[in-house]
Amino acid sequence: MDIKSKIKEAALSHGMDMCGVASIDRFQESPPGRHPTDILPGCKSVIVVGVRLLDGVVQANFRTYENNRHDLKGLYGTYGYTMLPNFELTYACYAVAQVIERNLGETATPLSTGPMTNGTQISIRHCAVAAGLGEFGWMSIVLTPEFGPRNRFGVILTTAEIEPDPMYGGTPLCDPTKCRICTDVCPTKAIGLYGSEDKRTCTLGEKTYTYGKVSFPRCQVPTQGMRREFGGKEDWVTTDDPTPQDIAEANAKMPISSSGLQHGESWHCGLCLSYCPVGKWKERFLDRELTGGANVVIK
Ligand code: B12
Repeated sequence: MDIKSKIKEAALSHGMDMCGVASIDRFQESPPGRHPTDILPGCKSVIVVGVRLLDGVVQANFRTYENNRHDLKGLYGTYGYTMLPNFELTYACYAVAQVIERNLGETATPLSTGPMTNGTQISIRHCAVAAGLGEFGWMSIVLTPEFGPRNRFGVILTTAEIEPDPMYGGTPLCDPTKCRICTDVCPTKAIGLYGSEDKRTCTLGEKTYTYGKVSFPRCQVPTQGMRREFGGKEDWVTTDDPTPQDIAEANAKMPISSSGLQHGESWHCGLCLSYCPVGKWKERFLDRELTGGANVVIK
């Protein structure tokens, strides 16, 4: 078996649904400190593994917001966010790095995959697009043809030169001229509106992408449950347009969470991810009567 097949087999046997490889030349526009060679000198390939979220876990978000069942939100936290996906991704990244070092004698560095796995080294979204797994959705995270945004990814850097996968070149997955569900369902209007100046453009390899600019502080308020209406215990943030300072002050006041492994909860929202129609959303959720649709929650 060739090395690429061994890498993919290691990823899939550790619970992953997808795996892609990007060559280092696709990262020329990386900002300072975020280029793969800033983390692994001599890095030649960037491998990305991905796991889809279970439909049964995404539907817990519909119950939370459509049936006021905030007690079910922890299911998304456990199986869709903090615990299982991140731990599985961590194991898969480690397994892929082991395959490379054992078989090739090249260096392989598995990166952090999210909460509880030691910080942010690189933009995983950019790596996933560069590795051909999908495209940026307007909401800024990566859509895959089969699962839309309902995926989480992990990254392995290596000095090995591995045949790259082509970047996604199929029908565009997101059409923000026709669909504005992600911006409409966002409860704090954190995602820039299509047509406004709140957007980002970036180039990966030969391709240039544009997507909505996400206000991190606005996104953090519902995601981290910083208000009662988003599952929080208090209204820790009261302004509708918080600054990073407001978020830092709220974080300093919030007690350590006792309802999960994470000290600070960061899995309370997920509305943009849940209602995005890309990735057979209609067949998976609407046709099965698991949701009444985005209009139920748009305020
Ligand atoms: C911090 C963080 C958050 C914060 C901040 C919001 C945000 N949008 O990132 C909070 C907690 C609010 C959050 C929310 C969510 N997150 Co989050 N988050 C992260 C995390 C850990 C780090 C992001 C970061 O700071 N990156 C580093 C900086 C440098 O990158 P950046 O800001 O994206 O990049 C900018 C520039 O530096 C430049 N750039 C950076 N690198 C490169 C490289 C090249 C080549 C180029 C050209 C440019 C470039 O482009 C950007 C624009 O200027 C990533 C994991 C990761 N390591 O990437 C997950 C991640 C982005 N999150 C993820 C998810 C799923 C979510 C939520 C859906 C969770 C939820 N609530 O259910 C929401 C989605 C919100 C949204 N619409 O964006 C997933 C996305 C998966 C996917 N399908 O793409 C990731 C990738 C985690 C994972 N392991 O899969 N998140």
